[in-house]
Amino acid sequence: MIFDFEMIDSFYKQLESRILEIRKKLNHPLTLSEKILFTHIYSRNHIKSFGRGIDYVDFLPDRVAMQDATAQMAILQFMMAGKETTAVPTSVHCDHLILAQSGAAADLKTAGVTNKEVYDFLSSVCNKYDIGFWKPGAGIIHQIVLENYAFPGGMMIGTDSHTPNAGGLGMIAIGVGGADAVDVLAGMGWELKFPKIIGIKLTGKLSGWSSAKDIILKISGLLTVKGGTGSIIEYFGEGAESLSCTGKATICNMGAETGATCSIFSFDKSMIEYLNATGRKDVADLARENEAHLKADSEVYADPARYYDQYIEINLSELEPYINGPFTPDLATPISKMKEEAAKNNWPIDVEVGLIGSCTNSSYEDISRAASVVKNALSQKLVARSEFTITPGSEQIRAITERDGFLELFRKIGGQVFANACGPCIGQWARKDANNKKVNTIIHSFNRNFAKRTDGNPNTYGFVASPEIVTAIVLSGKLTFNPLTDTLTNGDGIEVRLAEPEGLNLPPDGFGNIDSGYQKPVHGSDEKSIIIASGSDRLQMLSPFKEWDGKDFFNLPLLIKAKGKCTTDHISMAGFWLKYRGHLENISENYMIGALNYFNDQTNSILNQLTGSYDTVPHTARAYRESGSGSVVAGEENFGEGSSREHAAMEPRFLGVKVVLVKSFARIHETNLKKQGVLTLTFVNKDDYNKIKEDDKIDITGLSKFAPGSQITVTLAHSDGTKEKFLANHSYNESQIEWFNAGSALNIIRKSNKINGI
Ligand code: MIC
Ligand code: SF4
Repeated sequence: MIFDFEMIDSFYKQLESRILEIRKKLNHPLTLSEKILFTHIYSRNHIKSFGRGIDYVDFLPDRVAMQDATAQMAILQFMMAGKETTAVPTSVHCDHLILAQSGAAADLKTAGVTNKEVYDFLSSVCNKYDIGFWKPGAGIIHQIVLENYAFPGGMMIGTDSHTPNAGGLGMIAIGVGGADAVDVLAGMGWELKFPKIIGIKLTGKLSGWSSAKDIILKISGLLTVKGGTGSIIEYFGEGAESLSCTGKATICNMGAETGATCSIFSFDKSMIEYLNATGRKDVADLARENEAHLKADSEVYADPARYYDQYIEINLSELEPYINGPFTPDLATPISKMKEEAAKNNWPIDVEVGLIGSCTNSSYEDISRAASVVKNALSQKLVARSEFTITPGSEQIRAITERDGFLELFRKIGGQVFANACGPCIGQWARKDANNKKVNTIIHSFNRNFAKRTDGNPNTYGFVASPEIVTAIVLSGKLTFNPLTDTLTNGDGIEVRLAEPEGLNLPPDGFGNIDSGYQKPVHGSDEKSIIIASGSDRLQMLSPFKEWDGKDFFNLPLLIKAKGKCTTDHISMAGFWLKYRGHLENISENYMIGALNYFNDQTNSILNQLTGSYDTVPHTARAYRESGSGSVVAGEENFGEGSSREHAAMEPRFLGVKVVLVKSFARIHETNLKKQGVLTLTFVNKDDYNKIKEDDKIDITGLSKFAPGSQITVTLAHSDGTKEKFLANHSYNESQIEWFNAGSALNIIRKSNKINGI
């Protein structure tokens, strides 16, 4: 079955005429990103040349995907919008809440019990609003989207930052917060600052130990975690064409780690092969007929530096494997330099666990290549020297890699196969001895390696590499092992070298017929069938946030001045806390508990100005809220990098934080805060961050003249009686100012529904 084929068919039927219309209006050669963005503009009569990185534009994506940890809050908000059904095809995926502990079957069973209430809720809302529901065990959102929903030239949003995975099938797929999803679900335009476009030409061809993962590991190092912010990364060149579709998806998926809005590859043979293999020949045929519109114009490829805002070339023939980390995905070390870097930085080199799989690296190609390394190792009497775990991305992948003998090979060296879910990647890992804070090293093929992410231990050094490199390192037990040059001692005491990995892009025997775990919505369900138990600690109906009272903010105590990296994992931790993703009050108890307090270098210990003593961040925030003042949060660069979780924005709003003032924001987090009615400001002069003292009271003035491009005045009243004043910028446009005025973006939808009598 092809999902939503009518929608896809009608998209391709209109594509040519839309492209002609765009050409007429813009009159210049087009990049692929522009073709897709302009064909998805909400009001077609608004097509004009937009300032990249400047103009806000409303889009109409073709579909929405949500995963269980973000869908709960998104749907709770959508329920307040008063709509009957979703405006575009939508799917929900149960993947984040399954704890990896004893292996797939047992873990899935446990999840069915511990998360029953949430799964029942999601399943019932999916029925009510006509949303496709993917049961626990079906697989990870991005893998399911690639296998079933993505199509070249389409546009989608997803409530998960790795939604760009679908760029591997030529789709503009963007990660957003739940409130953004609500706009699209409710049939409104979805707003995005028209992105800049980074062109990356891939030349040459991968060989040996190098893989698609190494391309994005290298690019993460080049661009850093901020370098892609506000940009789409568009790949092309013969090197791009030589990659499998799933390899392309890996690159687009992990592209989120550069802060990029999304990444995309132009349509080619690998996409036809993948669509055919996954039962979507009709989509492949339609895309083929429209091939010219699913690539940039030839003028762009002939002179890329002229048409892209930034242009990079990478020769795949020269690319060596990379290992990125620890603690950040952009610290990229070529494998040949690892011995030197590890020694220089004192990284612990004994690897305790190697983990492969996840949404970004569990394709047939990935698993078959990693399995070939194991097969070769076994034939040379080698054994694993680290623990080894595998999380398949979907039931489809699990079933065929089991059928084709790969999972059995992993088991032979002690590998443990977890459920088709996020598992350790998001801290859903009951790791043995994780609580003893022992310094240790792990290596995985996931996307992120922020402190505490996989196992909650701040002393776990997490490194990221391709599945085949992770597997080689598991066989050696050392971070510094380089399979290209080093040997291993086998069971007979002989020095042997691992053969280069070999794999297949797609299963030669096809994907077969399996129970994918999809649940078709049953129409006609009504409000009563939506199940939220009273007194539940997992789910809680939302109450609207209050509108702004029109006054400047005076005398707000500083809540916390966060020091250094402050990702969404620091702001609203996952792992244990995932269970409260549908309960705003409960999850607010984790607000900023991972952030480092600038004044004492501790986490979750800040000065409570009301009592003069040190307290936790959530307690102190609540005390300020209850005292009627609210509070201010300050931070440094790329604040809120990482996840799309809007809990990181709803929690401060719920706890009375009025203003977040930082050196710079990550895109999704800034939008999430704006949507929830928290004022987002950036220092005009970044050194003003240093002026903020622990016991400051802060005035935020100039809000009566709050307009696009205006500046806001920040006045710090220090406890010694002195004051310091400086200016802050904001990036609000007119409609976003309305969100702030109304108390949240959702309040506007709610109001307009009442006006229309819906
Ligand atoms: C992640 O990889 O950080 C997550 C967990 O998938 C998040 C979503 C979430 O926090 O629920 C993301 O990437 O958006
Ligand atoms: Fe799940 Fe990890 Fe992928 Fe996020 S990055 S969707 S947690 S597998």
